[in-house]
This record gives sequence, C-alpha cells and structure tokens, in this order.
Amino acid sequence: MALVDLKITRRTFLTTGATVGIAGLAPSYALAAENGDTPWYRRGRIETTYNYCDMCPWRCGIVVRSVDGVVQKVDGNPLDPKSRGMLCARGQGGVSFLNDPDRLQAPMMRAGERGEGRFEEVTWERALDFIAGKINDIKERSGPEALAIFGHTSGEYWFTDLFAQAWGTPNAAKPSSSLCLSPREEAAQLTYGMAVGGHEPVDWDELRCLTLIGSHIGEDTRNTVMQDFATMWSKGGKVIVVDPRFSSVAAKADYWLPIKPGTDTALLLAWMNVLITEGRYDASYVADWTVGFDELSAHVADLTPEWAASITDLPAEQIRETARVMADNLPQSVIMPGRHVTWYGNDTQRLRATYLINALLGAYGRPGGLYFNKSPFLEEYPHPPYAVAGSSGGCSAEPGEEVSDELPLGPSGKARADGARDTFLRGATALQELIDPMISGDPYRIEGLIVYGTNLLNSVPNKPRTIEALKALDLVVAIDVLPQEHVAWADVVLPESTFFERYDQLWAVSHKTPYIAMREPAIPPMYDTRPAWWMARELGIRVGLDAYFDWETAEEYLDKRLRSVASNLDDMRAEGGIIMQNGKPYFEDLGESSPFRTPSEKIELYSQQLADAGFDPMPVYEAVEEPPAGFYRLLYGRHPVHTFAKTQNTPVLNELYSENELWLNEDAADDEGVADGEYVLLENQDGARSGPIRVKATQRIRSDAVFMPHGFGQKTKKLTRAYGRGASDTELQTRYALDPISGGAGMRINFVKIVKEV
Ligand SMILES: Nc1nc2c(c(=O)[nH]1)N[C@H]1C(S)=C(S)[C@@H](COP(=O)(O)OP(=O)(O)OC[C@H]3O[C@@H](n4cnc5c(=O)[nH]c(N)nc54)[C@H](O)[C@@H]3O)O[C@H]1N2
Ligand SMILES: Nc1nc2c(c(=O)[nH]1)N[C@H]1C(S)=C(S)[C@@H](COP(=O)(O)OP(=O)(O)OC[C@H]3O[C@@H](n4cnc5c(=O)[nH]c(N)nc54)[C@H](O)[C@@H]3O)O[C@H]1N2
Ligand code: SF4
Ligand SMILES: [Mo]
Repeated sequence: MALVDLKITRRTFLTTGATVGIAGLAPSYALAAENGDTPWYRRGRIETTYNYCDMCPWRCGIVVRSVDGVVQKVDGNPLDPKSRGMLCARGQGGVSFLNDPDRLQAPMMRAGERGEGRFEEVTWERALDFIAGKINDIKERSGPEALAIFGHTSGEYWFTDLFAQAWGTPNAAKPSSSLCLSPREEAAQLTYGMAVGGHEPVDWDELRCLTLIGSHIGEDTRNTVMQDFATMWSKGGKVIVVDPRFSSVAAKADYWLPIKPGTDTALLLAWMNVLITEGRYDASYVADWTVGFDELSAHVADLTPEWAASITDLPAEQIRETARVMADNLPQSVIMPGRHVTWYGNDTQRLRATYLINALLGAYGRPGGLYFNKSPFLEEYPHPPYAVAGSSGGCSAEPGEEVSDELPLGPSGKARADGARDTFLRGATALQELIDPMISGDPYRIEGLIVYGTNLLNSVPNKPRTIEALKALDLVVAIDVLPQEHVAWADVVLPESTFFERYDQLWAVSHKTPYIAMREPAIPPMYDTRPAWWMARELGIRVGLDAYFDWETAEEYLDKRLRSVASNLDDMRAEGGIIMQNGKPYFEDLGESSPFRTPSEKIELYSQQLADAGFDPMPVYEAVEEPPAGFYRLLYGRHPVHTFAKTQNTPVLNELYSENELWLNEDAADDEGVADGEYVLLENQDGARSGPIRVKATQRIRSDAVFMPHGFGQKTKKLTRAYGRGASDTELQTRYALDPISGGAGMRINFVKIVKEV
C-alpha cells in the first residue's frame, strides 16, 4: 500500500492544533493537503471508525476518518471521558506513526548472529510453526514457566494476560508495573485495601488545592490531566509543586519546593507533623475512617519542619506554610498519587506517606478530594479455567483487583522465578527480576522470551545484563511495529499492524464514570502485518490451547463480550463508540459498607500487614546514596511531544523535537567550563557512556542533579530519524534499587559526570 504524503510541515502541524504544553490543547482541525491538491475530504467517501489512541498508555478515545484506505484525520471522541474531543500532540502524531516508512513490514527469521540484525523474510505459517515448536520443546523440557512474556501497549492483553494464563506461565510482566506504578498500587493496597487503578482519581472539578510530588503535568502530557489541571488552575486553585527542577507545572504553582532529590519522605513526615501538632486535620474523618492515628501522632511528634529542613534543603517556614495551605482547603485538597514512582527503591513507603496525608486531609471519598474509581461491568469472554492466574499488573490493573495467593509457585511446583514470596509483599510480577534467571538459571532457567510491544533495551535498567540474557536464551520472539534495538536480537520477528489497522480488546476503564471504548480498523493492515489477537490465537491453536481461542474473527469475540452489557459492535458504533456506566464516587453513594478492603476495613495509617512482614509499619525517612564528587544525580522525565522511546522516529514528532537536552544548573555549568548549547558526553558511575547531548544551562534545576527527557540516544540505524540523536537515560542506568515491598526498580540512583571530549 502506498505511503501517504500529507506534506505536513512543522508550521502547518502546529497550526492544526498540535501545539505543545498545557496551553496547547485544542480541538483538532483537518490536516488539509496543501499545494492546491484536491483536499482529502473530497477524494472519496469518508469512512468514520472508532478507536482509542495508542500513542501512549493513556488511551484516549478517538474518531478516525479515512478515505479510500488512507487515514486522513484523527479527532478526540467527544463522548470519551478521557479525550473529550481533544488530543495531545502525540495523539495528533498517530497518523505519522502509522505511515513511518521504517515500520516492520513482514515476518522475519534470523539469518545471522543474535544482535546482528540480519533476517530473511518468511511466511506467517513458517514463523508461527517455528515458535510453536520451540515453546512446546521448552514446556516439555522445563515446564510452562520457562517461557517469559513481556508486554505493553494496548494489545498486551492477548499475550501477557490471555496467552500467558492459558499457557501456564506466571512469568508474564509489564514495564508499566515494576518500572512505573507498582509501588503506588502496592501502597494503596496496604493503606486503602484497593489499587489506585489506571486513572488517578483526583476529583478535579471541585478541587481547591493540588500538591504534586514530582508529577510533572505538562511534560507528562496526558490529555485529560492537562485539561483538568488547566481548568482547576484557571479557577484559582492552589498548586504546590515539589520538584528539584522548575518544571512546566512549577511555573504555574503558588509554591515551588526545589527539594533535594530523594528526600521527599522527610518532607511528607514533616507535613504530617504540622497537620497533627497544629490540629489542622479532619478529626471526624480520621476517627471514622482510619486506624493507627495515635501511633502516627507519636511517630511524627519530633519530625518537625526544622528537622526536615536540614534533610530536604527547604526552609522550615516554607514547609510549615505549605502544610497550612493544604489544610486550609481540606477536604478539597490532595496530593496527587504519582504515576512513574519507581525512583529510589523505598518508593512504597513514600507513596504510603502521601496517602496518609490524604487521609489526614479527609480527601478520599469526598467531593473535591479523591473519588472512588469503579470498574465497568463487562463479562470476560467465556473460557476454560486458566492454568495460572495473572499477575502482570500495569496501567490496566483494575482497582480492587486481587492478586492470587497461588502465584509464588510456578505451575510445576517450582519457586517462582521473580522470588515474589521471598522478596515482595504481594504485587505484580517484576519484569526486571525475570532477567537474572535467564542468565543464572536460579531458581530455574527461563529459556524463552516473547517481547510484545515492550522496548526491552530502552525501558529496562541494566542494559548490559539484558544483552547477556538475550544471548543466553534459547528463543527470543519480538512482536513490534518498529525495528527497535531489541528486535535485532530476536530469532523471530512478528510485525504487528498499528492501532489504526486492527480490532482489539475492549478498553474497559475504571473511572469516576466507568466506561468501555472500542477499537476497530480504519484501514486494512498495511504490508504483511497482523493484529496481536490473530497472532496469539494462531499460536494458541498450534500449541493445543484451542479452547481458549474458540472464536473465528475479532468481531465475533467482541460481539460476544458486548452481549453482557446488552450491546454489540453495531450498536456501540451507532452510539459513538463509547458505553458509559454509573459510578459510585463518594461515601454517600456506598450505603453502609466500607469501601476500604484492608483487614480493618479502614485506612491503615499504621500497617499491621507491613509490621508482620518485617517492614516499617509507618513510613520512615532513609537517606539515599549521595552523588560522589564530580558527579550529578541523573534525573529523567517526559517530553511533551514524545512517548518513552517509541515516538522519536515518528516523522512529525521528530520534526518537532528530534534530540534531547541535558538540563544543567548554570553555576554548575560555569564550574565545569561548559557553555549553554555545547555538546558533551555523559559517563556514569560504572563507566557507561551516552551522548553527545546538548547542554541546556539553566537556573531551573538544582546543582546536585541533571535532567534529560527519556527515550533518546537510540542506537539502531534502522530507526533512521531517531538514530544517534541525543543521549539515553537507560544506557546510563546500569543499576537500580529494588523496592523490597513492591518489586519496583528505583532508577534515580545513578550518577553521571560530564565529559567534554566530543
Ligand atoms: N530509562 C527509563 N526507563 C523507563 C522509563 C523512563 O522514564 N526512563 N519509564 C518507565 C515507564 S513509566 C514505563 S510505563 C515504561 C514504558 O515502557 P515501554 O512500553 O517498553 O516503552 P516504549 O518505548 O513506548 O516501548 C513500546 C514498544 O512497543 C512498540 N509498539 C508500539 N506500538 C505497538 C503496537 O501496536 N504493537 C506492538 N506489538 N508493538 C508496538 C514500540 O515500537 C516499542 O518497542 O518504561 C519505563 N522505563
Ligand atoms: N508526553 C508524555 N507524557 C506521558 C508519558 C510520555 O511518555 N510522554 N508517559 C506517561 C506515563 S506511562 C507515565 S508513568 C507518566 C510519568 O510522569 P510522572 O509520573 O509525572 O513522572 P515522574 O517520574 O514522577 O516525574 C518526573 C519529574 O520528577 C522530578 N523528580 C526527579 N527526582 C525527584 C525527587 O527526588 N523528588 C521529587 N519530588 N521530584 C523528583 C523530575 O524533575 C521530573 O520533573 O507520564 C505519562 N505521560
Ligand atoms: S494522552 Fe495523547 S498520546 Fe496519550 S492516548 Fe491521549 S491523545 Fe493519545
Ligand atoms: Mo509509566
């Protein structure tokens, strides 16, 4: 199929509504072709299809217009609670992602050494038969758990959930869990007895005071969050931002607290000290809905702002004043649960500290505080019992989702490879912990790996270890849309159709108003690509799992699931692609029953569960390692027009921002003798190097840390636009700190020095 030439220049792209940052949300307008061509909307019949955006894991509902098999325009679906008719720049860049000429185009098998990237094109039959033969051998030899499956992006369900559970491997994992939000979910389970769920339940409409610990809204450009923040801010809501860097949202804040990195728990404890000693907490809420208040009061009695000041490098008066501002607005005052919270390895405790403050503020279950998320009712597709219960976690985890107790043992009765029972309290399978057993065979050897929609060499810290594992495995399968770096290490490469070209699982979103969104193809698959549901089914049938894949087409599957909500694909389409249900966001919607599913049915300020497992029952500040002389702590985050390491090659997004910059304090730059705009290399504590990267010398960051947007400095030449542009945070994260409670991998414990020989 021919590639589309939309002739979008940087200027026309910006004026079509895809501007950057908080002020940049705008309805999208037609990307009319220039140069006097017939405009696309006159070229033929306009087909409208419903979908959800897969340019980031937020998955806003979209409406796609295509003409003659060519996607022309994407709009936010006005009925979708996440997009509300708008998209962020990355969502607008979806059409360009679809038409990236570097896409994988046909199934391939390795023709050279692993890592060389030499392949021959093969038929789908040959590729799938080969994989089926290999995984059957592995199962026979070593049991089903010797196959690991990693998955992210919105087709993850078919492999990390359905296939893994039917096949019987507990070693299925998502980077969106242990490299992102698992400490936040674990802390919520411990404190509230329920997960936060995909969507942070901030009750924006009536919120009066928002506190952000790191969360960098505006650089984190989740569409809905930016819309909600902008509305709240324009109504005069107070904003407190704690960040070592003057982020986009710090520029909108009433208070910016440039905290010393890694010391947030000290600040949070001092805030509790002020709230409690000054009697500025919601006493009746605390009496009704919490346990352990007396223990907490005693615990924080001496943890004054003066104590925290020396640790956090913040003035005691500012700590006291911000606590009072939070309290003056209670219960319409919250600390937003973070999202990417795997920072220093003590992250579950830091998150618990934020939840304890939200409890003191009486926020959960109150209008203007935090609402109770609710999952939509939607029955699973009927299937025989699974061989193993799922535990892969990630952004799609539902609140209240129970993780099975059976998990710590693999189905063959061997210890689970990630050692969940020994190491972590509960929690989802930690992706990075599955890599050692691929090399060491301890507690047993993982022999095969399917990597679905996961950027293995750009998302997981300790890359040298991952490469060692890729060499040691007996089978590596990569299912992707782009020739990302890890794809060169695969034995078999399966090219997927993008979200514009396929049906997919229903997206059942736990929310204030629970809802269901659908995905249908706008155009047929380009090249020789196939959807994930088709690949998982074909593979399943080849390995004797037919009973789990008893549908012929995706339409049949989706229609059958939708019957449980008295709908079907045609009806859903006719209603605009979204099915809404009612939520129960506040206490008054719940009747007598407690929403908190902890052992005490209360919010557990003191956690007996943690005490019993040998952990601190209340958060304790522990110092993290300091950068050695001459080194800076490496911080990283988002860039508004890119998602992780997957959009750097997308033509229009690459045009907007093609290489990252290193934020370096101006005074530190002077001391280093480095000028603004100069290119440098970075070298970490273990001698790993990345760059060259351009220095942004600025007063907007502390002098003990540097910052860069994640996802750049890519090493594969097959991504022609992304190759070699900027530096990679992942290359410089040769180590991580394991959070013993959740299994999260804290990545902010790496240090870099500046090397001027470019
Ligand atoms: N160094 C560092 N590491 C990080 C982070 C960081 O900031 N810095 N962030 C962490 C966080 S918060 C998260 S959530 C994770 C994200 O981790 P990943 O999800 O691994 O990140 P991406 O780079 O988006 O990789 C997505 C992969 O899916 C492929 N892909 C895209 N669309 C499709 C599709 O339709 N089908 C298939 N089969 N493949 C597709 C892309 O080409 C890419 O290989 O990374 C974590 N790791
Ligand atoms: N444009 C865009 N938006 C995205 C994504 C994307 O790829 N691109 N990914 C989405 C996903 S999956 C996620 S998880 C979220 C991640 O977005 P967030 O959850 O907001 O990510 P964080 O890592 O918490 O935030 C990074 C910020 O933390 C600050 N920081 C660093 N160290 C410390 C510290 O010790 N203390 C404090 N208080 N702050 C610190 C950094 O300076 C930076 O401003 O973004 C989502 N939105
Ligand atoms: S936030 Fe942006 S990239 Fe993410 S799903 Fe929504 S429109 Fe797409
Ligand atoms: Mo994430």
